[in-house]
Amino acid sequence: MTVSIEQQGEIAVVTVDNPPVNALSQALRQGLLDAAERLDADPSVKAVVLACAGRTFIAGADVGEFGKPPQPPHLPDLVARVERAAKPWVAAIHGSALGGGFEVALGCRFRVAVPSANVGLPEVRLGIVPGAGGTVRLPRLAGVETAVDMVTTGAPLGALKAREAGLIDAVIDGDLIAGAVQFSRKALGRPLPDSLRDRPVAAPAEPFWEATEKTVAARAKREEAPMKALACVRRAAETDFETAIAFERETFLALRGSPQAAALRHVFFAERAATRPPELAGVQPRAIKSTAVIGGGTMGAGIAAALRDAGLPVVLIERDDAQVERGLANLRSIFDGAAKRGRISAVVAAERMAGVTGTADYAALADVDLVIEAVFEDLDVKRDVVGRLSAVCRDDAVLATNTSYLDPERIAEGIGNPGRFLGLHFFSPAHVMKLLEIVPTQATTPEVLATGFALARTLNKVPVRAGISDGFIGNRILKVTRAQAERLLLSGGTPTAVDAAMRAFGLPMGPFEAQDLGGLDIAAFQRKAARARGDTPFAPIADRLCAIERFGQKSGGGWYDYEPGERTPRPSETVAAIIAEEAAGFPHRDWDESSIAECILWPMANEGARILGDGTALRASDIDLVKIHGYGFPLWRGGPMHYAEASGLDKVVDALRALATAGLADPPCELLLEAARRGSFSGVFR
Ligand code: 3H9
Repeated sequence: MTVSIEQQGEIAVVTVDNPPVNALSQALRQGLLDAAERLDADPSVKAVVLACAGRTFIAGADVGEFGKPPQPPHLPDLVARVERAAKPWVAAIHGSALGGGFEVALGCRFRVAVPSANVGLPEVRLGIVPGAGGTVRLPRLAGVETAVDMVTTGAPLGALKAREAGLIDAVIDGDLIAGAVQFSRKALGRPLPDSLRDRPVAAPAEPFWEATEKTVAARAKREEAPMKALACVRRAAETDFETAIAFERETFLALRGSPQAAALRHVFFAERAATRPPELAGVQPRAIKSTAVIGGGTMGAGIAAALRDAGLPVVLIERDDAQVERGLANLRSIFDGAAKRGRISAVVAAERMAGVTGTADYAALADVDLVIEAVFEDLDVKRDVVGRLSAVCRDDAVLATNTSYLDPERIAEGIGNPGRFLGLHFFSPAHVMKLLEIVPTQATTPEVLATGFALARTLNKVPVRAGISDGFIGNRILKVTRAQAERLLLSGGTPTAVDAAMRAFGLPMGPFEAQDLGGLDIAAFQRKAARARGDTPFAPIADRLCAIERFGQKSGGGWYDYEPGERTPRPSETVAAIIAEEAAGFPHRDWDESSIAECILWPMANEGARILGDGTALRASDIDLVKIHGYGFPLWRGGPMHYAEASGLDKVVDALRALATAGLADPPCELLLEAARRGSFSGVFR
């Protein structure tokens, strides 16, 4: 049953039970509406407690219903019905009261919560605004500033802060329902406060709106919803209740069908699906209470910082005392930097450092639960380290490699108990980037794979299962992106135009700027290794730049020139001359921003389809997560696979065929053709 009612004297307790998160499905909306009618008609009931079964209060509208036509009863009507109930309703909140769930709570006359609860209006994260009065009632409860902050960022507030801000009336320690019933009884003995619709709201003057609009626009960048949410709060402050409600609803309905909302919803479900590879159903992970990182360079220090941020103790191993000191210094500078930017206090920074033991002695690893090696990207070096780990670590310790391109099977060859080994591919800076590619070998046991996923959750990272192939998922697509960027140069594009087009698309940086920042040498090293294996990576211009040691910003020039000490890219005559030489004989065309973007994006989707085809990724949505959380693909575009699908796979296929005919891309692969026939990637894999 979705809604049940139990009476405790004159107080009715309405319990919602709609697992997993009590989302406001049509059935639940109807159930609550019926309950409101019934309780109003029951003279024995004087007040109503609204509570939820399971792990949380109502977590919001049912996001799964957003792609379909809205079904009555509509949420705004339910909230209004609760608000004008003849008896006061008290929302009893545990877990999260989010979105529509918090809007229902705002329709209640009172809100009480356990200390661990949180409340918020996260709709902007789904590309929409609250659609059931949140932007209109919240400023009446907590003032315009708090409302603006909450609806434009989507960030929830914990119960104690919410109490301070006036969002909830009492924090209940101990049994929530008993506390809420007691609160209701007391409330009945006092004059009732006005419902929120009848409360005034103080409208700030013009300068507040001007300043706030600037701040929100700067933070939102290209996302539409935050500015629209701000407009809703402004309307709530400056017009009457009903006008503001109508404006909010209209804004909500318009955004609900927008491409950005569809993309953000896709990401929402993708992130949840990615955490559960089908083969791990019911598999319990091993407990990880202690960790070690081998290598204290940029990557190793970043991984160690991520582990410390999650409260795990870390042993940091380097090859000698001097390197140990260097590794610890790298780590210290991460925490000091976080303290300087105000993200953590100096005390916390010191605590994070205190949980790190630096040593060159592998004997310190005898009892750790998890070791991640992040040493130089060379097969022999990594094999040597992993061999040593397998000799000193406990038999049940999980051993992981953070390789980007090497084959984890080969790294693990010959180690004892290979079932405990897997790839955990972090992205730099590892304490910041949300992506973790999890790469099992043939031997990795389900329990160890599950431990990788559990670790991702502990580290607040987005895990994606990746199969073994050159560059796994992310770097394999990156190679295609870079090759396409060079093809554009050979056919009349310039680094400046290509970078500008990709920034206009929404990437934080274009492919050439990004290479200059990260350095061209690492990719050159990979290409060399690939050629040694008999592959033929395509990078004619990058190869020439590396041959004259133009490795990017660090060498004073790469795809661009840089003034000493500056990071502003300036077009380079040297590079232009090399491009002209390499491009001789290639037909030139006129590129604009949209054709440049398509020349890069459609081959990414094509490679994504191949990645699905050979089983390197489980789902198209996993590929989207990799590009979003590891490579800065704009969240609101939903990732390359979603973007291709939303643009029409037929159109993508036609464009790829045309590019292929001109020698500018590979033709569409079989899986892409199959997806185009179905109109979707879902269900299309090997
Ligand atoms: C809204 O309310 C609009 C209104 O203003 C206006 C309407 C008119 N719908 O995250 P988890 C599923 S917009 C449907 O792993 P946790 C989720 O897919 C909404 N399904 O759990 C997963 O399913 P599965 C505003 C939902 O404990 C399962 O629940 N609300 C919804 O780590 C478990 O999810 C939000 O944006 C939903 N709303 O975290 C809140 N929410 O097992 C979104 C979850 O099949 N939700 N599912 O994969 C959350 O932030 C987290 O789920 C929550 C629990 C913190 C509640």
